[in-house]
Amino acid sequence: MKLYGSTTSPFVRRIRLYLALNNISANDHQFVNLDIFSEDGRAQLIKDNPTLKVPYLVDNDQHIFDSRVIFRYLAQKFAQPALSWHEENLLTLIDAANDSFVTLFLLRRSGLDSNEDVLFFNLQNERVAILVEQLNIAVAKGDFQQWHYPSICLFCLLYWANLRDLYPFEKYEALMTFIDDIKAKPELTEQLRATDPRN
Ligand SMILES: N[C@@H](CCC(=O)N[C@@H](CS)C(=O)NCC(=O)O)C(=O)O
Repeated sequence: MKLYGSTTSPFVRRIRLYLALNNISANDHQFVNLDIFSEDGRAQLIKDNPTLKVPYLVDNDQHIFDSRVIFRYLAQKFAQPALSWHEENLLTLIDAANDSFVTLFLLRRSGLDSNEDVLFFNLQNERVAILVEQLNIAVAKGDFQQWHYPSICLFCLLYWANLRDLYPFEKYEALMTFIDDIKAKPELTEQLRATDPRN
């Protein structure tokens, strides 16, 4: 089984941490680190995955695109329970925030100022503001107490967006405590280090 992605992508990191949660070590799968903006990485991406996004998974002849579908594929392979509808909704909130944060990041990398009063920028900024607020409420309510796939996804999003300085997360107490609690878990130290986007 080969997982293609980049070390910086929060969508890729969630799958790497989900593999670790299921005790799938580096001996049992290969992580292929693609620089999707380099000539070689782009050529590989175009050959393998027409969405031109990472992550994607190759298991024998089976190609699986999109982290959400990769998660379902792996959960089935490891005989893990499916997400509840509530967890699916939490994941949708996280994915929508993650997509808009990636968009804001790519706008910045493109030299555009997403604080300008432009419809497309306003839509992304409005979405992330509402979703961060909602996710903070969900954490405070106890929806992310367990280290399960939605928690993994939330952690990867917050850690990456914070690192990239994409949002003032300091104002959201429950989210900050959530990140600190996870970082303080000794059983997660090694996998968090191994998948840190700064590597
Ligand atoms: N819905 C996709 C989103 C993946 C995604 O947006 N990946 C980013 C990296 S963080 C990417 O490949 N972006 C390339 C692009 O937008 O051109 C998933 O869950 O896998």
